[in-house]
Amino acid sequence: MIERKAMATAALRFPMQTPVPPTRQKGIAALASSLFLIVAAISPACAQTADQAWLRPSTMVQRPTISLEPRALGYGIMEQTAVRELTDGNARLLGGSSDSAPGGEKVEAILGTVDEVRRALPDVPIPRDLAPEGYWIYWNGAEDKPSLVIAGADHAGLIYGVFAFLRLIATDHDITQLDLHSAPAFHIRWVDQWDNPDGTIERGYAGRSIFFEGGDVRQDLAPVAEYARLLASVGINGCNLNNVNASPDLLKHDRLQQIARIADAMRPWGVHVALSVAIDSPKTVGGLTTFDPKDSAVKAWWAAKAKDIFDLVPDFAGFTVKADSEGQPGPASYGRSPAEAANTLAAALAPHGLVLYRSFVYNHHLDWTNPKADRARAAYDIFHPLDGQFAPNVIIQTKEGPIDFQVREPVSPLFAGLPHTSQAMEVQITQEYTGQQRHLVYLAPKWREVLDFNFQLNSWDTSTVQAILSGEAFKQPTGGMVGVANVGRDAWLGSPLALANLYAMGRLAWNPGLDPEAIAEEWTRQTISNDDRVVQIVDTMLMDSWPAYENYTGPFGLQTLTDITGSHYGPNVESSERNGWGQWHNADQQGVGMDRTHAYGTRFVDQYPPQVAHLYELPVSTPDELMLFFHHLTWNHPLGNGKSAIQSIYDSHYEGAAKAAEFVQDWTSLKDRIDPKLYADVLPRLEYQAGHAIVWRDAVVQYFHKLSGLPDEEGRAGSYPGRLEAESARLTGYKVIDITPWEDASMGKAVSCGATASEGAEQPASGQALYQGTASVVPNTTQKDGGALAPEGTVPCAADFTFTGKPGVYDIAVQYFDLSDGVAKFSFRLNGQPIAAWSADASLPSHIPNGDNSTRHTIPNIALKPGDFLRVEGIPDGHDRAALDYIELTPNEPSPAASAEPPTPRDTNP
Ligand code: GCW
Repeated sequence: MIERKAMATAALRFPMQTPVPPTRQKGIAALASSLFLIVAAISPACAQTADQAWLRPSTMVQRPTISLEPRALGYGIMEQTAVRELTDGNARLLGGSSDSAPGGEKVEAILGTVDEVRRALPDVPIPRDLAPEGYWIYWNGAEDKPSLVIAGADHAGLIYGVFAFLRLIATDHDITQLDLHSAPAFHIRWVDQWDNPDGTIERGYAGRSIFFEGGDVRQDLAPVAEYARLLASVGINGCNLNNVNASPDLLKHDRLQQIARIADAMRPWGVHVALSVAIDSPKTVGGLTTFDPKDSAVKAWWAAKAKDIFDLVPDFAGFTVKADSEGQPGPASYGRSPAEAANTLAAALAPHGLVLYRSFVYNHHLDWTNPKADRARAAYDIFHPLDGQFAPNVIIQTKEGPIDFQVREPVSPLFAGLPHTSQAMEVQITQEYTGQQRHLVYLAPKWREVLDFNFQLNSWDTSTVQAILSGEAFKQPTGGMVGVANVGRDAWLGSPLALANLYAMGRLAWNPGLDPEAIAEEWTRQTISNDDRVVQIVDTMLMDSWPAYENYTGPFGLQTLTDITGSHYGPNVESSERNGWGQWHNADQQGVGMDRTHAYGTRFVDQYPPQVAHLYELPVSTPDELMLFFHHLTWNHPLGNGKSAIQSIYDSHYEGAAKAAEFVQDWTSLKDRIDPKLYADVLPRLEYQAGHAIVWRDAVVQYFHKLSGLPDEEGRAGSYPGRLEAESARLTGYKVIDITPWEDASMGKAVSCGATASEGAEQPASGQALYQGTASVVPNTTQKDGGALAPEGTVPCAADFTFTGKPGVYDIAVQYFDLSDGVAKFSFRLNGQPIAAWSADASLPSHIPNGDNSTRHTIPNIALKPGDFLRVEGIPDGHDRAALDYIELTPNEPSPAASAEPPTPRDTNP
């Protein structure tokens, strides 16, 4: 073990203590105020601002308005920020103006560090034990002349205190009785951005980078300052700016000068910047012949580079490192260990900078024929033996589970396997494997479960993941939580409800004991409405969303059954099998699941402390949600729920999809209670999700139904009442194609208008061509839902069906494949009359028709009688061949209005 002496604990507590020189402070203060002016001057309609998230005006606050007159006791940039945020927030939330104080009085708000407050107000009962970055909010309640005191343990704490106070107002709390103090549990509370210098973002689902474009830092950094405001408002203190698959270019001196502008823009809110670095930079940027971390020239290069950075960004937070992983360069090239690489960087950054070295290191060329090979083992196998060898300013950053941000995984055993190392947990705010922001999936309940996971070490109290990350469990100087955010220029996360995840990550990193439902409530009250009914419905949707997504994409520890070698979005059950990436579920005709037991399997369970290993060793003590992660079971083996494995899989997929459909009804019930723009923005997203959940449900169910050969006790698998398959229709112009993977289309087949080879083999239509007329020439008509029918003279492809069901009113769903390389057009005719038309203009992954882009258009309330002719017409465009899977007729029954009682208001969450 190396000697842990050089680094003072204080420096590690909050690594960025280097004072900014006064001359630079002035410039930065000027920049900060000009940023405020810029931000204020640009109207929200054309700018990306924090009020598109939760820092928005509240129209529903019940409390009487008061007028706060903020006064800072000190002069630092961050104290000025605190004053401005309080002034603006007061106006934003309370319409605060000089005449609106109760009794006509103005209330002074005194802001400062605890030392400043103690000196200025010796009589206030300031807490003695305020931890770094903590705050104290105190209503100094003399009736005749009340005042508000917000004190920070330091400048950052003051900002957090101001935002906490504003949160209390926005969530409708009484602020006139406050005596509240709070400090963060974790020192490291960072977001990572996977932005590339060219402006793209790896696994970003919200447009281009707010930081970079064309290889440079963008000129307009107003959105960056707004991002810093959002981050600080939930206590986040660091932002790693660039992709962990790091472009070496950002370490060049001229780019570092540009990075300094970003640091200047974020500094007023106490957000410190960090950079991802490629371990071969000494060679690629520095021109050395080696990047061996033990080489003295390499060490000197890193030291000089760190000095260059600190000269430009004195409060630089540090480096994030992905090495020897997924093709990234690493110390293995020289036979060196991750500890040797990390320590070289750590020495260069000491005493103020940190190295967040990722344990996401694994062999992606695993031998899938070897039943003992297991990717889940990799991080522990590589890093546990190195425990104690890392320099004090190295933090090992570990993904929450041993695989890769799947919808469900066990907690990474490595957290318990590094008792002599500071650690951070990496979670994903950007929804790579959880619906890519097109699906509502609120992840706080998942993160909280991980934070609460107890490794059952010597002391129960300090054996949780959160106790490890805070440093308490193993008496480590630092640690924390990092959220891969990947915000972009499209309203931060692209989808309004997805922002609850960014909010929640910050709140949990501050206080991992917070209840995810209470966080959801806080977020909803600030973002959508303080109306109790709205809060109750939105929170229920949020809380139900992760279990629903798990149910329709990867229940019982199967992990997301997605296209693992491609988009990471739609279903593709087999894509994870028989390749070196190692996310196998091992399904065959007999059963399903990875055997990771000691007795028969890969022995991954042995990486946990004995009590936990013992739990996972046997199916009987393994929780259902992880059953197939740890055990290979025959299809008829009962789970803890009493049902067989196969029946459990069928049921969970139907339950999940039904829940997704409920979200649409829930949201519809809010129509008259929330901002119409937000309502209209979110509704089609939820409708899309409900449709895509059916794609998922059907893909997974029909795949396992075929593989196992076992019936669904409920009779649903393989039977779709009301569904009319396109391949069985009377086709004009359309050709039958196989969809790959087969499970992504109903019964494996679809029809395509002029199929191309990449779409699959053309086949003769199986349906009898009863309707033999030549294709109709459609007039150029535009329907009320906006899509255009065929331009004059165009001959569309058509699929014709004859209705033979009961007369009644139906919703008609048309399931088709919407490829992004072209905008195909569809129309629907009933007995020759056009009743709907739409364009396939969504932006969905994949260039061939499959479960990534299978989507639906629903035509509600159509009266049908036997003998009616139904026709779908499709006009291809570019590579989008207007491919069609089926139509489905569902009797339209009015949905019961949601009727739950409003919730009881909750207590304050510091
Ligand atoms: O999940 C995988 C992602 C990669 C990512 C990698 C990582 C940045 O698909 O896009 O690369 O994880 O976390 O390093």
